[in-house]
Amino acid sequence: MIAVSSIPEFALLGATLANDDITSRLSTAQALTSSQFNLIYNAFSFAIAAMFSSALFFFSAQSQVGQKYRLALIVSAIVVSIAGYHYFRIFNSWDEAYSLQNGVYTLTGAPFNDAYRYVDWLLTVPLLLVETVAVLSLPGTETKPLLTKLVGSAILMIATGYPGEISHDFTTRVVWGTISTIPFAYILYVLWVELSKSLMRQPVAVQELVRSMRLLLLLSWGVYPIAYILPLIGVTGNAATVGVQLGYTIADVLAKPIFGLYVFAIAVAKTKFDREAGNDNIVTHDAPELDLVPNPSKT
Ligand code: RET
Repeated sequence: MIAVSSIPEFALLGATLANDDITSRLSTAQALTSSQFNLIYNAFSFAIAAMFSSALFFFSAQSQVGQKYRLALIVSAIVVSIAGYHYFRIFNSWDEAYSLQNGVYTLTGAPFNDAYRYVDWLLTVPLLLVETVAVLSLPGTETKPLLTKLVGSAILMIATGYPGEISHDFTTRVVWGTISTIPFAYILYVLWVELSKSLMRQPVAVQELVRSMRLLLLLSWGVYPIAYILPLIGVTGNAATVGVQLGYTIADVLAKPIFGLYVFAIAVAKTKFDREAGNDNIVTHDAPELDLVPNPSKT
């Protein structure tokens, strides 16, 4: 049998259920050391650079992929543009929330705004799902119901995660986090099944990329609940603030620009395959005349 004393969270949960005010309040940062403040400051700055540079890349790489994969690339570029803007706001909010006094960063009273992150997810997660489904170019009839299920669940996941995120109360964070995990698990399950099913329809050269994309999706999405849970499993004070922000930032860079690169690589590989198989309707900058000459097969 496991000794209860070896699991401090149990004690904390017990105290919370007993309505112990002091133990049920999650400890949040009052002051940060300069290395803690700078770690997050630099992580946000890095995220801004990663988002905007990848936006430029995805917008300018349109000509390298076939017509039917362009939507995936455009959506990818929009996702990282939205995220770049939000990271800019998050960065400023962080900067305004702390000021350097006697060698430590103390709270100025201006609250660090977590809503930017959640608004960002509310916009970008549905778009990421569109991007994923678009690059697979599933049969038309399958796309709409699949996206409806995924987007609906994503909105539910984010909306129910927010009350827990901004609460300083242990139980509130646990309850909303648990509710949010239900649509989260459902999305990952559906995506895993759909990506696995679509593997069989992909050319061999694309299969390996889809497999890696599936893994990246699972790993990057998995970081969010882990970061969320840190204050619940004994990480307190400064470490909790730093851990949550660092976790979300790493996950966002993996889930948006890096994931977008996979989408781009898949689009390029599928374009090449379509071209070789002669079933492409590719319009590239190398062949602008294709755009101008009427194509009888399209009428
Ligand atoms: C929350 C609350 C706690 C429980 C779970 C969460 C999951 C969040 C996820 C966010 C994904 C965001 C992405 C953004 C990219 O643009 C809300 C932290 C499960 C999975 C992919």
